[in-house]
Amino acid sequence: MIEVSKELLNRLKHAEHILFFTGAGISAESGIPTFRGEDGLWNKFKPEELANFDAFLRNPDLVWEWYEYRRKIVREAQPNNAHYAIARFERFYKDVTVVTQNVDNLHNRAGSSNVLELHGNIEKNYCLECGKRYDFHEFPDTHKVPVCEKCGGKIRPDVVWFGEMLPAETFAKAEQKAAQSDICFVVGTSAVVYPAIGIAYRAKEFGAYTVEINVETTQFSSAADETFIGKSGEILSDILQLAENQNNKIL
Ligand code: BJW
Ligand code: ZN
Repeated sequence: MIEVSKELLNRLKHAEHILFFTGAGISAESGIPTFRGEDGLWNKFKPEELANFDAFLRNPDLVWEWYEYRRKIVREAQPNNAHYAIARFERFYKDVTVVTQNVDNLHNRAGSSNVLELHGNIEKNYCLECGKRYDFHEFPDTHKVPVCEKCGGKIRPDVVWFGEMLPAETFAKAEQKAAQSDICFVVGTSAVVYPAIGIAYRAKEFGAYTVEINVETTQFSSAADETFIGKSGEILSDILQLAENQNNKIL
């Protein structure tokens, strides 16, 4: 069992609003590669060639194929202990929100009820021209970008690429939840991508106790009230156990 501060125990006992801000590292134990770092996706594929709109216009089939490859990994993966621990927090607190940068759908699959996806969802798609929405499952296994049945436009994944705006309503809701939160867990993110990471700083600014969980320190570590170095599946399982203990005391 990890050792935690008295302040965190106290917050776990009295908190009403809990925010989890998550990144690719939370899904690493499910076998989904992160973006940055030694085994990161971007050591093999350059973001500027794949994760932006110009790249899609230049070479839609290549970008589509990259997403197909990642969808396959995501669909074969299962949520891990970290996703399940977060979902179980709902048993103990009246308001648990997950703000995720991930597009892999694993928080939803683990049973979390309030998931705000800042960078979209890899299982969803829409037509560039008319906006018609498509599920991934509507396409046969294809290496070419599919076209819209309504207007013939190219279909793109519903994810947020560099230089694109985040979904405005979702981001506004995340900002509101950050400002309300009593504890904000910042899990498995390198904390370098804006404006998403601004949500964690906002939580801190509005008085949340910020707890970082990562296998290494990040740009957020100096701002965090407490940092746990280790795998999120293990650390969040321990913290869930502590939350459960604290909660029983007040019942
Ligand atoms: C574990 C673990 C385990 C491992 N347990 N931990 C200069 C300065 C500041 C900002 C900018 C700038 N130039 C441009 C910008 C803005 C830009 C930005 O932030 N760039 C920076 C990178 C420099 N942002 C944008 O463009 C955003 N839009 C925007 O700003 O709009 C306004 C605007 C409009 C028009 C013009 C200009 C501005 C959009 C950002 C979209 C990001 N999209 C991606 C791809 C999504 C689709 C897809 O999946 O393909 O989102 S990029 C990628 O990074 C993905 C992620 O969600 C995001 C964050 O990555 P994350 O989750 O932190 O993963 P990693 O891999 O970086 O880190 C993993 C961590 O896990 C590591 O720390 C490990 O240690 C840890 N870990 N195993 C716990 N078991
Ligand atoms: Zn269309």
